[in-house]
Amino acid sequence: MVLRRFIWLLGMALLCIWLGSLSGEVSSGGEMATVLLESLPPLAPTPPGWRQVAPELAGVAVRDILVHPENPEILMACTWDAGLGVYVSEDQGASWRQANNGLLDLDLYRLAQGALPWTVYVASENRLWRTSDGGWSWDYVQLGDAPFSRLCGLGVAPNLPARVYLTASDPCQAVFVSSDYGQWWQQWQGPDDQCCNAPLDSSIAVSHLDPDLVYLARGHDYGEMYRSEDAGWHWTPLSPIADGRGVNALALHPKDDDHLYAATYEGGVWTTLDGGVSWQAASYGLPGMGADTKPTALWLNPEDANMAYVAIEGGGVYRTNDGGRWWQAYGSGFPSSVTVHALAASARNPTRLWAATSDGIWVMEPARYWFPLVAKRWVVSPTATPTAAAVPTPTPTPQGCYDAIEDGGFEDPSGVAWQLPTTSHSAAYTDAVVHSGSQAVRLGIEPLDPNVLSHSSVYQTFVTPADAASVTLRYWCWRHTEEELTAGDASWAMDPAKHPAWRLPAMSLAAMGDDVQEVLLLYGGSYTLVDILDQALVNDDGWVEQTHDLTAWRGKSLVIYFNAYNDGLKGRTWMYLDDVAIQVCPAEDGVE
Ligand SMILES: [Ca+2]
Ligand SMILES: [Ca+2]
Repeated sequence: MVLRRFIWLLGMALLCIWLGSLSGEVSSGGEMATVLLESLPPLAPTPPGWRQVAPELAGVAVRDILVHPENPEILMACTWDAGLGVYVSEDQGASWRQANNGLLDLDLYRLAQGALPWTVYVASENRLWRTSDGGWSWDYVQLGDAPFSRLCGLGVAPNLPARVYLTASDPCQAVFVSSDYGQWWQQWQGPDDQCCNAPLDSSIAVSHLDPDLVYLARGHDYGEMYRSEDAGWHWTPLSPIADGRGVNALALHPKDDDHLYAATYEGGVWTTLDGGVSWQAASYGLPGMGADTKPTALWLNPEDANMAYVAIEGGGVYRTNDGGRWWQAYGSGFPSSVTVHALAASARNPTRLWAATSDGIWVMEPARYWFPLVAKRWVVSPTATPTAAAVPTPTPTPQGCYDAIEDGGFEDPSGVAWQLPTTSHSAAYTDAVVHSGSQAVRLGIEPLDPNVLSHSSVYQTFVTPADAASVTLRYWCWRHTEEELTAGDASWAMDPAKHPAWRLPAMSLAAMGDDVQEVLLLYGGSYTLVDILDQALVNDDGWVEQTHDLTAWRGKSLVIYFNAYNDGLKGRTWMYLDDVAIQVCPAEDGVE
């Protein structure tokens, strides 16, 4: 006892000495500060804990929260029963703005999002809304002519944000499916008796690989679960979990459509590896090993499906790193009286976990965020600017023009300059068809590959100076399609009269049944749509050079986004892309 106390005192004394020397060095100069930052010992003497953010939402029921699919600084949350609607943060939760323009329902239950361009859906008890500009404005999503009410479940295909699933209670068994961001809906007869007891208490999980593959589970103590492999047309019942537990949350493995996690009503966590034929309890480490525990929310890391979080009613939040074989409490200080309605994190920073709760928004951050005194001192250092490296600023050469795009020829084998998102048929580098050098990129589906519904995209963030004289996008593409083209097809998308979706934000896809080759301009950071630069369905005779004047958007951080969309029907559509350049010509004396 005495010895232990002595060691503790010795430790505290050393810590004080060390902190003292630290502050002394910091004040002596930025160069030294940078060196010290890198030589800091691992700092985790106390387990980090949960803290509440957004003080304006303390005491308010926040039913759902999500983190932007690309930018972990951007969050969106929806509130219920307080007349407050949606909140957005663009600074990792430090400040929040209300985002209700156009939104007529302010008591909201569920948010859903997919990949880029960033589009978010929010469901109230009876209506669905959509934003394509980061919450600055909302559109009402009309579900068709038939009357319906009481929405049950909402899901979006993670890699195909145009594909939306919605189930409703009245008419009972209604399943609505859209493939064009909710412009047009197919209504199917759903599985028997999948109506919900409470609004939005059903769970829908859509495959990351195949947007037609979807799971549906009822909430509360109703144990029915179903799987569809044809976008909701036919449903197969799954084996019940234990004695038929209802499900509070579902999560689907990003690379295995048969591997599912279910947070059950008063029955802990269960997993299946065979698409719901058999279930295994996965509750070791949870209170009571899962018996009578009520998990209320689940988040699965889309980059590492062994890592998941689950919230337990009255029992805090737990994490697994081994696919649910063992759970450990994640963070301390979460009040037992607070119910978690949803968990969210970014795959890019999966240890920072957000919780939408009955008492506002909470966050649990890893240990390195727990020394604000030290962290603030480093910011003072002129050589330590840890947050500024995300977007490389090109070095202007005053004498002439320069290229704001990195690796525009797709020649870098590491491919770090471009993002090629994983989808049901991802874009890929190719050496078979190139315009110059030894590589180009292929988007869409070539003739020998399976014809599946998919996006194939490649994109890069760039910035240009506000005083540039001109900004010009140039690229070479070779577009192909097996679709039968009519005379008007080559130009249909460019004609606003023929294309009702024209200029609607993120409505870049035609109605279901059309492939498209497109070039979009997105905002950097939010990845919402700035402009549709090109949208076509054509067969080129060979490599074609395209140019677009981007001068109107100089000074902004933007994303150039190339995409080939296949509807999975009739013919395939694909394109090759090479030698992308964004030529920036700086202002010069005497030159306009
Ligand atoms: Ca090339
Ligand atoms: Ca097609």
